[in-house]
Amino acid sequence: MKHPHLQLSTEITRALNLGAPVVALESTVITHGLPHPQNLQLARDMEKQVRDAGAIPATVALLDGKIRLGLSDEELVRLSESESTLKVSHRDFATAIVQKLNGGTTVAGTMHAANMSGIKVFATGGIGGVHKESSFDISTDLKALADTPMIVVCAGAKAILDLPATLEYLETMGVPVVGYQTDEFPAFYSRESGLNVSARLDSPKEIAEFAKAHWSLGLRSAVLVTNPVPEAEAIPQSKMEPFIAKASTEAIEQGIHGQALTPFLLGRISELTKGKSLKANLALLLNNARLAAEISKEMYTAKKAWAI
Ligand code: PSU
Ligand code: MN
Repeated sequence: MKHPHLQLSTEITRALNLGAPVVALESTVITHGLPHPQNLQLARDMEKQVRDAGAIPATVALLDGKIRLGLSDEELVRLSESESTLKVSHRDFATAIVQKLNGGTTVAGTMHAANMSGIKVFATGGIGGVHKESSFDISTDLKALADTPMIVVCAGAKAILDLPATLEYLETMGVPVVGYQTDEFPAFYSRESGLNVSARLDSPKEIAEFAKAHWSLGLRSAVLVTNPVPEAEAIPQSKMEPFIAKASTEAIEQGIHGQALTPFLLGRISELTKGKSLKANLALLLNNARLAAEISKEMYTAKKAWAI
């Protein structure tokens, strides 16, 4: 069925019709999360990771007020270079549509568009959550995770957040937090946080089976898969803490809040760590794209077997 505001590329329409593995990718990381030109390189590399692992990437973004799934390379370039893009979460879709704007979709925004299109697996860097600077600043990502049935692969919640509060919220909302080959909730730049996941699973196949069991019970929440940043690029939590604290204090002093807070903190931390956190961010994004592709292939295989 066609939706007037949603536009899928031919490749993705065909893949979804065939039940082939498709992985949704977000675009706030391109428009607001990373500096140029690393953002463009990352967007291309994420798509390549998904393809190399045997699935089809569906980068989600708004272009000229249309919700698009699957962008051409020229469109990725346009998105990565554009300076006046909107950060699109649930409440911003209609703004972008009526004003015909370009925008990067957040985790919440991407989940919504992917779910409308029938995509079941999505890869991102780190989800949003409860901010330290204000306990009222709770990312729409958490609400989307509470009510969108989708496997979301991330490297934990961003370390700039109040992680215990974020995990409590997910528990309240009934969102399983799966550790991929780990018992510990990863903290984005770091592999450790001292906090537990609700289940540990060690293979893409187990994750696919887990999600099916969860949804078979009529539960509608996401399955959040947390995949620790690769060891080579990981930064120990104890090293990150002072940088995060400094960036957070600066945000409060400068009165930065709302949608601008996350991009400010990520940018400042990258400066304070002399680019080390940026390297970790890029590595974990690619790592998540690969795992999401592997999971989506298991979903595909299982679906085919079931159809026979
Ligand atoms: N992960 C990254 N970089 C990012 C984000 C996540 O590595 O830029 C984005 C995601 O799109 C996420 C958003 O949904 O930050 C959260 O923003 P907020 O805290 O304002 O909800
Ligand atoms: Mn927020």
